[in-house]
Amino acid sequence: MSNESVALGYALKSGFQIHPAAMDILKRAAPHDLKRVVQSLIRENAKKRVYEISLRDVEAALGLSDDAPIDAKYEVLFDPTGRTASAEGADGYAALFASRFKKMRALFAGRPEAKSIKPISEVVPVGGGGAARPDFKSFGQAQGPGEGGGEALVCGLVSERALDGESVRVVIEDMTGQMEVSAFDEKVREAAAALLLDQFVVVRTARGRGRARIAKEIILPDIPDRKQAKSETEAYAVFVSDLHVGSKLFMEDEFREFASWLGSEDGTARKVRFLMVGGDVVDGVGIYPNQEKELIQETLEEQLAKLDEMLALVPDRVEVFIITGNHDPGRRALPQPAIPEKYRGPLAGRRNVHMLGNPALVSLNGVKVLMFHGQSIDDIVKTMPGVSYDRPTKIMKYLLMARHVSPTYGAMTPIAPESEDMLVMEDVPDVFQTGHVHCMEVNHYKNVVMINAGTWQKQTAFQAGVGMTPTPGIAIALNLRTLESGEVHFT
Ligand code: D5M
Ligand code: FE
Ligand code: ZN
Repeated sequence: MSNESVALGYALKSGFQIHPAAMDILKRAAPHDLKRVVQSLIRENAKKRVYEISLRDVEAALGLSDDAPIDAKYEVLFDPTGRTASAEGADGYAALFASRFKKMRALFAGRPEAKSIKPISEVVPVGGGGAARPDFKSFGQAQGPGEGGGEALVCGLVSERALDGESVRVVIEDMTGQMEVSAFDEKVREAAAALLLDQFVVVRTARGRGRARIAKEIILPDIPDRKQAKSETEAYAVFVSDLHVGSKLFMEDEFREFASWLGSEDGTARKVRFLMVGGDVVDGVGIYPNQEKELIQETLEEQLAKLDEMLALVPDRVEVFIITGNHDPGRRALPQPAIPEKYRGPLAGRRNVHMLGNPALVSLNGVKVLMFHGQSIDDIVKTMPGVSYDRPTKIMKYLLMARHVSPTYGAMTPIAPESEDMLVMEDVPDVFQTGHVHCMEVNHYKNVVMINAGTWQKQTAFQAGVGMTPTPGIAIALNLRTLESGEVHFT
């Protein structure tokens, strides 16, 4: 049989097409290469849901195209590890919010509206709006008598939000006082209903009847329209999350497949230089009641050793960045430091493994990747209308607009009362990665690639009970030169 009919035979059987230019090369290939190359390309491309064999595939697999050199430059731009020093109690909380307010106000400074923002005490008649929250008092100074009328722009953190029949009532506070506003217009009402407690917001207000003020517009800090940074060479970053090593439901076989793909001759895999792991790398111990029944490795030491065994399969040319999740050892409250050294075991010795805190900002060939485990998604799913676990990027988009990864203090997500709010998105990322909800989704917002990297753990009993359907065993490969992404399936 001719090379051509052999190749076509394989392709046809698997529902694949072979590009004519690829076929020209295959025709001349040695017969033993032919079988190996075609079969492996069918296998690798099927993982990417690509049912064609291209010229580039064949050239790469036969080693004909000398791979162009690929940069693998990285820099950790922000890591909370070693910077956490939370003050306890009310003082810390006051300082946290003061820091948040200051950072957010500075972020807003470039906007055209910024100049017209007034302190709340100048707008609300003295005594009319109530005192500033006690934690702000020491920072604010009351400003003369209230002007009371007309339109005014104010800014502050949301301290109350209630759906009141026809309107949404919101209370915001700055350093000088607090103001209650009601939203009636449909668009403004919707924006008000989506607000998260403690998030920073700018409100255009007008005087209503009596002392009440009406919200005319709700403005979020948002991210500016801008060009994405891109890598000059075609390096790939691969995104995964929520391995849950130690759990009986960790998909070890699939993860091994994934690691061997990274080391394979596949045209994409060969260009991978970075592996970004979004937290919950181990299942942990004592994270939820009766967890021991669902563990294979019952101690953190064994779990980290197993994780090391898995990461040892990742080629050395790949730099691995791991942030902390809520199942990982160390502090639970955000911002989380990196997994403490005493737990790292053999992983501590891996040159290419970088343990970072949560959230962290890393530059990969100049492309800024904000890594955040995603704990706050749980809180937001509960309070924001129209969102769900299987569409996490909708929430990620809102977090980008709020310029904060976890605004609400005192909800399910624990937040440490740090004197600096390290959860503010001061830099605009090019890529925003989360995990935690175990549902993979990729989307774009204003030139930011949003990636929820899913999981490598099968559905847990808890998730089945609440109707959460995870999408395990998928890696997201992002071309850092074009910022185009693709899924690679291992199930
Ligand atoms: O969380 C995976 C997802 O499941 C995340 O959305 C939280 C949710 N989850 C898991 N366990 C619980 C309990 N016990 N209560 C409420 N929500 C839960 P992971 O961080 O991987 O456990
Ligand atoms: Fe998880
Ligand atoms: Zn988690």
